[in-house]
Amino acid sequence: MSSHATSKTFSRRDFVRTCLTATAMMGLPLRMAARVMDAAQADDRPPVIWLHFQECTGCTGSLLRSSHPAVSSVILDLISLEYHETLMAGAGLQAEQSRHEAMTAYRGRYILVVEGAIPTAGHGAYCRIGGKTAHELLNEAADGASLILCLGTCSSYGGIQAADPNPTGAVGVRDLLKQKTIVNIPGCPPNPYNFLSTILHFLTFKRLPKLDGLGRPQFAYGRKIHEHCERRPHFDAGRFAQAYGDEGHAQGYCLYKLGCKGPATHANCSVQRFNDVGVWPVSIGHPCIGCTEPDLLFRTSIEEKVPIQEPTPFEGYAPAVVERKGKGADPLTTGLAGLGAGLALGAGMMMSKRLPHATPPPEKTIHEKTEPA
Ligand code: FSX
Ligand code: SF4
Ligand code: F3S
Repeated sequence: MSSHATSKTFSRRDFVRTCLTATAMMGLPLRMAARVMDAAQADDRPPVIWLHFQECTGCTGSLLRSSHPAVSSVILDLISLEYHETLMAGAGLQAEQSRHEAMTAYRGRYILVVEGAIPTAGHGAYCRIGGKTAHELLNEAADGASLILCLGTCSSYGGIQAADPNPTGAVGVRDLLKQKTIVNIPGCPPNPYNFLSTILHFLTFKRLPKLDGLGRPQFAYGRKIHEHCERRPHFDAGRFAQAYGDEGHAQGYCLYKLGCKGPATHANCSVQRFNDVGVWPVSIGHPCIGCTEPDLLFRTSIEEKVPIQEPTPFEGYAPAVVERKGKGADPLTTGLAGLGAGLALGAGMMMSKRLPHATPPPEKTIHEKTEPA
């Protein structure tokens, strides 16, 4: 199956813009963009086998429905898609045959992309394709792969299928392939740019980007969304929506008290937004539900608050003394103390949006200890 069917649906300008965005996302100097673009246009496109297990197919859906600047077209032009159950025309034996042929022809060279969790209960009875269990199919395909990429929270950690009581025994790929290096691109669904940038990094430098302890590329998941949230000045100033539709909600105040998991969620949603028009959950008034975190998504209720401990103001500003009683801090108290910091951080955030990331950003821009629930 060739990806060329979808190619040439984007302009040169879109291509350059997409590569520049990916370069900046990776934290690379913009002068590296030419090298990234060269890698994106190289003739030896890596073969890709793309498997689907327990999931809603939203990961593929959100990737393909991105229209401007044609990130999906760039991705599909970047790789040689040999097998993808959602996109391929073939079915049944024909599809099985094409998967076998691809695994044989490109053994040791192909990238394996996995979407969806793998059920382990009932001897894998809950997800069988072509007479084989998801686990068997995963093992077969992983054996000859040069790189395994898990797209979405389901394949990364089990996702919604693994929510209590997890009747199918669903797990993520990393729970089954413990000896392999696996790159996780979590999110339900993940941002297509995080996927694109990871592949571009691999093609440009012939090695993986730096990963965190959960196998996530640090350039995309190295910071908490709370650090660059546009509602952060409200958090620091102690202005919170108390209920959906109240005055604070209408004013765009911080959603922490509605259960926003942003202070404990590692992702770049607040910077690299979604849907071509630059929205993300928090910008449209919904608390972050921590969809990139294995311990948050579908494991905590939406209204449950993540603990925030010892928040301190932005490090570039005069110290503020926060009086706290007992363990943990009331965000209202700390927010008032951080008013000045919040305003300044907001200004800093706006500046950071205007300036390209010419160098990798610092590890943290605020000093804050947070712990997932
Ligand atoms: Fe899961 Fe993706 Fe959420 Fe859906 O493939 S991460 S349920 S958006 O489709 O796996
Ligand atoms: Fe934004 Fe949520 Fe943090 Fe509030 S708690 S600043 S809404 S990420
Ligand atoms: Fe997910 Fe939270 Fe981003 S719910 S999409 S990590 S804002």
